[in-house]
Amino acid sequence: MIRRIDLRDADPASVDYRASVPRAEFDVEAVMHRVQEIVDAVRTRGVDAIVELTEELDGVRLDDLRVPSEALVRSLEALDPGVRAALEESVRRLRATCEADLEDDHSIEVAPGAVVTHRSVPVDRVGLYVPGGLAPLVSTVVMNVVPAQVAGVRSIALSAPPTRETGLPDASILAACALLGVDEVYAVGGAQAVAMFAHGAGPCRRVDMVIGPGNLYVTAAKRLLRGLVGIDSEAGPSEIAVLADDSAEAAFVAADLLTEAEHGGTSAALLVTDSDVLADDVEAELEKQVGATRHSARIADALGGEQSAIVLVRDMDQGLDVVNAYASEHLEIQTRDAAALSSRVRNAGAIFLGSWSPVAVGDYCAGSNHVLPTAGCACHSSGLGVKSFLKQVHVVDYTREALAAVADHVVALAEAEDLPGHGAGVSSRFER
Ligand code: HSO
Repeated sequence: MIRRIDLRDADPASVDYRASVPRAEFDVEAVMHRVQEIVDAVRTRGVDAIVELTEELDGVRLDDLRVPSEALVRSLEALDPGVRAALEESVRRLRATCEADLEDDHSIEVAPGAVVTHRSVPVDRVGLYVPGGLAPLVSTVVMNVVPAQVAGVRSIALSAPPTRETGLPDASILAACALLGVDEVYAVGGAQAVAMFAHGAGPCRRVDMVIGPGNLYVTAAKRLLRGLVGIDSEAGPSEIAVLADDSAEAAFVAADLLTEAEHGGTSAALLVTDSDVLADDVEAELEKQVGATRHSARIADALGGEQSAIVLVRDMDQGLDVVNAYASEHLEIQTRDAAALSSRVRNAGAIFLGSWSPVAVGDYCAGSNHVLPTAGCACHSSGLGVKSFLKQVHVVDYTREALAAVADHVVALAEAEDLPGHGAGVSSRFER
């Protein structure tokens, strides 16, 4: 069901841990040609192209791209009360952590009379894409909208593919929009939605930033349009790594590997352990739990894929080297000294400590964000948060004396670059 990789004899001087556990293929370039056609069609023919593409790809003939506000209100009214309560708690917890992330503007006097102020300015308008795919990701609405709202983004548009039954996006997604006060919602899916956001089409004004997960086509469109608009990140298949010793509960570890494997056959589940006994017990638990779950076929695909493994290590020091090299989207540490080990983790999208902080609570209700760097990008990027929507603007305010004091340095550097006009931009002020 899941392969084993034994790294206990690996030579630390030569081993490449990242290469030891390859990711599943997610070949964005392979669909780029088709996505370029879709983006060009939306750019040049706007709504007409979107209507045609939606009919072809989603099997729905749209009269209007925009979802009427009554449909949003109705969906919220019809929402299961348990789901509504869960969404509200998810919003409350995430909002609390996002608000703590807001920073006041601050000024620094770098020399007498020479003041630089750091100002944070929110992006004006954001387009959020929520995929249909295997599951309607209602929690993804919360995870993207809340930090944008807390950051002060003034205008948020959301798009999700229409379902054949209603011609509208999934009702739970519409309900979450109504709950969060997002009333600009479109029934457009895939690359055409990203192109609609980036170029503007019909009722949808162009946005400044496109966010949200999606399949290869959505990711390719984001890659193509990056620059014209900002993007959050390129979301690859979900992944979890669990660093565990013999104190871990095998049933819990297996349940958490299964959690992220449920996203689909290319998801990655990795157990990194120094315990043969735990490895055997987790494997037995996986056999048991996978058979008993609703989506056992795709979970078995994910666990049986090249990207998933039980990795055996000599000790926790080597385990840390492996998880730092892998840079997992989610990292759980189920060991005796989880907090101490976690302080030595440098690369992970989010870290979940001990037996009682499973990845699933992070996916929905922990107060952390579930939009996290995949594909090893945790070695250079962070998950989505308030700061993703804030631009830093430096405001420079010098007095005459402060400028005079630094003038020679400016002229010297300008001369070194053979840009005398730059030097004159300072020196000429004192020659009058
Ligand atoms: N685990 C996903 C987020 C999600 N999980 C949405 C459930 N719903 C991010 O990798």
